[in-house]
Amino acid sequence: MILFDKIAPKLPPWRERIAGLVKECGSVKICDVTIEQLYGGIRGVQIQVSDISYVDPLEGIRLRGYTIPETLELLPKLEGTEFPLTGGIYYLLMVDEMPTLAEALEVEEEWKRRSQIPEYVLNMLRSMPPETHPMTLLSMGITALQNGAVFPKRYDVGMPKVDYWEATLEDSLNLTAKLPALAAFIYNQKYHHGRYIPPDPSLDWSANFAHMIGKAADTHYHDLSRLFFLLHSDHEGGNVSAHTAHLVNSALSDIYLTCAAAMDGLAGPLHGLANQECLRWLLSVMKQFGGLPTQKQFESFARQTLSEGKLIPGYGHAVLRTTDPRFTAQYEFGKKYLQDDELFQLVDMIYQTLPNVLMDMGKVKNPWPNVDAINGTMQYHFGVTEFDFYTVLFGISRILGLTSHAVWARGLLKPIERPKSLTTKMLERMLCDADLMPERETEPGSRAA
Ligand code: CMX
Repeated sequence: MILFDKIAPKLPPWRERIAGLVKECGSVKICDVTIEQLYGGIRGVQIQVSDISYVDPLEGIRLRGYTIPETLELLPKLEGTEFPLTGGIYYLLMVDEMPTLAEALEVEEEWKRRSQIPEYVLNMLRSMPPETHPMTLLSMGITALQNGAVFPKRYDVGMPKVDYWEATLEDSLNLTAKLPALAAFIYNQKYHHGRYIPPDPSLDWSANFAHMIGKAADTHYHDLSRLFFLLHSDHEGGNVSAHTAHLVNSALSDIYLTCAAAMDGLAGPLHGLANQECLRWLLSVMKQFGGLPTQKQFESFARQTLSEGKLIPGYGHAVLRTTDPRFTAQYEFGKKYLQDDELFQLVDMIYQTLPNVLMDMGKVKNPWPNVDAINGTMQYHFGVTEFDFYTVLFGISRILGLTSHAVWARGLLKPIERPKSLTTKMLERMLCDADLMPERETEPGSRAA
């Protein structure tokens, strides 16, 4: 298969490059960590290397060095479609080369061959209570697929370390091939009385997902799916799901266990659930004004919201200092096809109004929209109105990036991740010894080391 053939010759020179770097400059410090960072979610501390993607504060995400506009322009597309094939973005993330149409289609064909989900997995999901969150079902489905994992079987019979990446790629292809059908099954099971729409072998990965959730005829939604899955495929290594995947896979847990753990992190309201919060908020604004507010009404509503110390979802970012290009790409799609949609008009008006209001507050570091300011609106327009499903869409897309990171981490023979922790008492002792704080007479938790 093309991904194996393309990745294999790239690994030895990369291994050599990294070994040389570590040998020659291994003791060079690249950053310091403050006590505030230790207690503050290790925010901003450069603790890992990701050669697959990088979030630039001013340009947004670069996937294998390409900005979002560049990937949208350069990745191959099927004739008559607006956005690239998902097989192409997977090829780019995995191989680090811009694929031709034939190469992207080879990945798509490989996925079709591996897409069958075993019946026991579907039966297990069918047996779950109807109120189960779709992210729980996604995580369970992925974990149940682990039964077919290749990595542990080869590991048990003494697979050499240099072959770990091949078994990881085998599992990655098997898992990613099944994701559209798994997500569609969860959607149909949860919201459409368990209806079954079989895959259409003539369709690509993204369009097939759209087809299997009942959007066979809506080619604009097919294209939105291609766009959405590309935009969410990776966001460097430090976010909760990426970091989780990196950590779990470093223990040589296979790709199914790795991705299920990452999905569990993505399911948190501070990470992947933000998109549903944003849509809920937009709908509440519409409800409050009985429709689209005027710009003036919205501005005073926003000022009031902020003065009450409330957050406005979809705006701000921990790293970005500009409009998220993933917002822009969907915004441009919306300008073309959603002009008459009131919710999209609200998104547009907020974009024209809110950044100035946030700037006036003086404390928000990034007053511009992030991708969540628009994600839900696009899905809602096309009739995918079940908010709690949106994180599943995000999840199946992000697994494309997570599996690419894992294949390369194993290919580059990265070791198990094991940072060190300290106790508060140790920190205080260090600070006292350095005369940076006075000796404490009593402290809570005095039995700690
Ligand atoms: N509305 C109101 N206040 C905001 C704000 C917003 N959208 N964004 C930031 N602020 C406030 C922060 O709460 C913080 O206030 P305090 O100093 O009183 O605690 C202050 O501005 C400074 O925050 P910051 O340094 O600009 O932002 P952070 O890096 O701390 O947080 C983020 C980033 C995304 C969590 C934050 O902007 C936020 O909560 N936004 C709204 C929720 C949202 O859109 N989440 C999706 C994030 C998408 C992603 O991460 O990919």
